[in-house]
Amino acid sequence: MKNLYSIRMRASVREQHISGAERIVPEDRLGETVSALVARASSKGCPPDQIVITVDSLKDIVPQQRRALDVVMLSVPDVRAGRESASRILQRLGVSVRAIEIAMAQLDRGASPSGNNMRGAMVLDASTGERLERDRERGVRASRFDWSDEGERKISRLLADAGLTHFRTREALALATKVAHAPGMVAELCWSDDPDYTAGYAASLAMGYVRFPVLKQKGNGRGGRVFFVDPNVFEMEAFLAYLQTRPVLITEAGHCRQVHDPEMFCAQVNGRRPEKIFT
Ligand code: WAQ
Ligand code: MG
Repeated sequence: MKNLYSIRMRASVREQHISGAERIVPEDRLGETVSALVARASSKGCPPDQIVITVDSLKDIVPQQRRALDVVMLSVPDVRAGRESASRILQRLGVSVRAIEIAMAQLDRGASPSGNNMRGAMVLDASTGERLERDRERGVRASRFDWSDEGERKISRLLADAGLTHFRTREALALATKVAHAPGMVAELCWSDDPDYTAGYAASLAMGYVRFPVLKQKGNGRGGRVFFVDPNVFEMEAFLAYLQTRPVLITEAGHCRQVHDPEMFCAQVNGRRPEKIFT
């Protein structure tokens, strides 16, 4: 295997996070990948004040290989229906109504103490909704994950067949796959902070990547991620060590299906006992 590098990009305007990305590439693709990330950071409408690119050799750490979560596309007509379905799914996974309400309210208001979007994710106790991350401005960032070339080819074809061609979907699916395997993880909830991008998802090992075309109104620039964790087994050090340092390559696509009736999907979910439920 060639020498592999982790590349992280984050860009800001007036200390506000505007763009970020994670890649794992061999040495001979460092240059082109860094250029592509700079181009991406600069394409956000306003020129960034700062672009930080960090390149770390993975040395002899062999990436874990994972198959992507299955993708379930739920048709929902509006934000309200989307959030209701997302909430039902999270509840089935063992997240309390209180934790879900706190999470959604925080994402709506801007989850950092200053009321802005965070650079990383909130970490919430899935039972009480208590926020566990130490730095609420930054949150917790998952790093060191990417598609393998073969994995990327497969998932791009599969998602394109389903009408999903935006790079965001592919990137979010890779992130959600790594995150779903974190020790103590129950489920993730996400919607974009991009004002024009209304889609979001609820992801978990037990149910896959459940995608909603609308989880917020168009024009709303607030968004982010919430990692709900099981308080009975959660341990911050192990969680961070996995998310920040364990390299993961997604080498296989999962299944991808469209579900037109969210009620039916929720009913099926109700009939299936998730493996990781806790009390
Ligand atoms: N680790 C943890 N949190 C992150 C990370 C990361 N590596 N990257 C971004 N976030 C958080 C951060 O708070 C961002 O403000 C927020 O997530 C949103 O990031 O079509 O576009 O890059 O199926 O805007 C989801 C739907 C899109 C995709 C998500 O995220 C689809 C999206 P964005
Ligand atoms: Mg964004």
